[in-house]
Amino acid sequence: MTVRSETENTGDMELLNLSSLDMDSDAILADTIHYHSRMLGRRTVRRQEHFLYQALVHATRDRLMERWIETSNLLQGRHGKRACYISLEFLMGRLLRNALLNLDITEQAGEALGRLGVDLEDIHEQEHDAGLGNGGLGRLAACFLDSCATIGLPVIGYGLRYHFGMFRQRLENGRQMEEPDSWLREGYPWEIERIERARVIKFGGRVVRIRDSMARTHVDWVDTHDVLAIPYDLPIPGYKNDIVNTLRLWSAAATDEFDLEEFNAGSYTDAVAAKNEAENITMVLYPNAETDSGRELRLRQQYFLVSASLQDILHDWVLQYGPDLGQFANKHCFQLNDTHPAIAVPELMRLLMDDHGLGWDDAWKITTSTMAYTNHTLLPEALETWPVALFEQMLPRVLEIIYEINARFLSEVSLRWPGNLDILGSMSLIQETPEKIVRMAYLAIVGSFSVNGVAELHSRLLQKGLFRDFAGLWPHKFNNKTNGVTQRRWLAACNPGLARLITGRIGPGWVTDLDQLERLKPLADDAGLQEEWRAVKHANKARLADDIHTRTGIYVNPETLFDVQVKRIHEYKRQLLNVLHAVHLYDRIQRGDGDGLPPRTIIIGGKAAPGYEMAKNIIKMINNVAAVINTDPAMRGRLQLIFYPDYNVSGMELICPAADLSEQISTAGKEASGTGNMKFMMNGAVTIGTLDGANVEIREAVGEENFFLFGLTVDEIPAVMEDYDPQSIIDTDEDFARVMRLLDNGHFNRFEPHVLDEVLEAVRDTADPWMTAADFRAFIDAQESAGMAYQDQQHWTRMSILNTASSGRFSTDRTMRDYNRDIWGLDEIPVNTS
Ligand code: 62N
Repeated sequence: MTVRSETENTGDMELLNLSSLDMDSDAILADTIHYHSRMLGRRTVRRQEHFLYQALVHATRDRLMERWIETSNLLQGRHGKRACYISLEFLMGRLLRNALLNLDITEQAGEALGRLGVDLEDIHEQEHDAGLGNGGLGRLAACFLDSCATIGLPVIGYGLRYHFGMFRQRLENGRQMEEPDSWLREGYPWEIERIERARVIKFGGRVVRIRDSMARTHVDWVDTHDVLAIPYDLPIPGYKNDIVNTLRLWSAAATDEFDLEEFNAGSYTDAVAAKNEAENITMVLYPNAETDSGRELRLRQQYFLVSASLQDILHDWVLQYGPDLGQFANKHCFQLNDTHPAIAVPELMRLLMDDHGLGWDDAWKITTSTMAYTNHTLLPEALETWPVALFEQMLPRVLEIIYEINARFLSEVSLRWPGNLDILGSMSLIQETPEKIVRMAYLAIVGSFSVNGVAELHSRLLQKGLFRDFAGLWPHKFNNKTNGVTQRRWLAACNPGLARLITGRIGPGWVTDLDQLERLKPLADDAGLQEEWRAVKHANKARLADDIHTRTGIYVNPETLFDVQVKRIHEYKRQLLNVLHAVHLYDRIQRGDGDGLPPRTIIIGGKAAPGYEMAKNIIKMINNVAAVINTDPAMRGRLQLIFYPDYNVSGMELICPAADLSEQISTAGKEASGTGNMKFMMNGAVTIGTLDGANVEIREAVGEENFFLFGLTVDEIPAVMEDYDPQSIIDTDEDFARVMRLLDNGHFNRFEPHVLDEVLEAVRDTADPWMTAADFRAFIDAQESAGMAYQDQQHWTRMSILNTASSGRFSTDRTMRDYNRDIWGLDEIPVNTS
């Protein structure tokens, strides 16, 4: 290792020429043993051991570290533009398997452990999921980072290091119980604390204006309660390209100089105890439903993330380029993951004006040419708002700026629509309800140069519906970026059997160019491929069956059709419709009408927000129906229903390779995109679904003959809703009536009267926004077709192969190129493909 000259402006000495570490199994073994004994102080190794996992992570991390430093140096020297993906959630899951894959040392690591008599798979099991997200939105952010590193985009993720991530789900008598997720308890070997980059975040206090000797007014935000933001960096390796990007997660800590006054007044212990309040900010991830109501701590989290991240970027700017911010907007873009970080708009204004001395117009130009907003929901009730009063006391200076943004925006509106007071009221950033509230989505739209939805249908509906007036005012801002998933995690790593089979037929290019899967199309009827394809699926189903047995004690049969719905539990996603179908199959088999049906295992998994009663009732219903079905001798070998407990990222890595049928059955117009639908498709599941979210594009890509479509369309729904009468639908459908009779009669809640009442009432509600009854018949018929199709295994395998072969478009590599082309405009890092 040699010491090199000073860096450009900082005067720091730079240590360069890190000797690069060997990547062979000997070197990995030696380093793993080194960490195991020298750092962790262990004398012996066991097969299933956390310390060995930690030691292997350290050995792996060393190999990432040299590439990480190289990547930072490269970026620093290039003076190029960078994007920041700001998100309250990054649902990373486990990192080891992905790191080994991307470093191309999976085999070497396996061999190294093999020599210790240890199976690498057992070591993977030791890793705790980093569950810093709720569902699709958080996992999307994680897939984006993988793709950016792989295609060489200089993108940094900014998020929060929650002490407790997504809760663990346990079932007690079929009901969801939440337990804290202590993912940091045994230490988290992937993170690097960067205490030297800590920032101070201000809360509370008041705003004062000071005139200087030049008669200029300065705004000061004083008497604040300050909290320290400490960054922890995670490495984000690209696939075999020596690039390592960064995910920077902020953790809250008390400032050392906390509450000097109290300290001096003698209440030393009170002052020290105040530490707690500061550290609360990043204590826990909010396990939110699609709706949220004004929780103070949540707003604190949002501001804490945004202020720390923007300060971090501005600090680096000044270090590298000095105080002139003239070129700042040419070198930065901030992508806001939903409205959760929308407070970045007024916060960047504040930092530019109050800390960096810019005037309003210059600051506004920079803000509105660097901010871009992604929307993830069409549910109007899920649009985030915050009480003005809360802003007033927590972030008084930020509120002033929001008011000023609004005043200037509304004068633009009145120029466009002179004399139209209604539109002023409906577009205002402040909703003048008795309790005044800030509309965060509108703030995000006004402050951004780009507003995108996450699937074609979703983006279209946003412009026609929720954001119609804004789309009229600024059509150029609105665009679509259809979601994707990373095929490295969601095919190469989680389905090694299928990955090997595909690579054997078409070569390995698909791992970084998913469109190459198209080359499978001509082979869809190849008998040899078909046979191997089925064998891989069967092995994956056996693997999942083992996991289900471990989790539930129930044996499921890999020979049956695996019919899978895993996602957050929400009424709009209609797990209820799926259960109604399960009851229908149960009824058919009971009445002796089940002979044409393929044996089927229905698997449902997902978490309900702890405060979402209806979602929790649906979980209870699934489990009650399952208990009856799974113990009825008449169902044996014909039908099973499994509730998969504690569904998370690692669960999906076992589930999606094993699915035959993918349930994507939301009420049309409610699911923004969906991404589980893409993971299933990529792994050869056939979709049964509505024309909602990205299902529309999936069906277009695979062809209508390879997709089981059902249900009302977005355009049909309003007319049907006019005189919607679920009871008359039930009464005129013999199968539906029988299903409801079983449920009404307490067949599934024999000794628990009324536990299903709310759910059954919801089905019959003439105002049921999810229109479960309206789609019952169509769903049952589509399921019938799917079942029939499955009986012809050659035909089914052809559909399965064509689904994988058509999934190229749903890679986040494509999604990220779209963002970069239309929004970010970054230069790709030249990739080392040696
Ligand atoms: C999903 F504000 N959204 C979409 F705190 N939201 O439902 C899905 F209340 O259709 C998309 O495919 C996916 O985003 C990716 O675009 C989603 O996952 C949340 O997790 C969420 C979290 C917090 C809130 C609201 C929603 C909060």
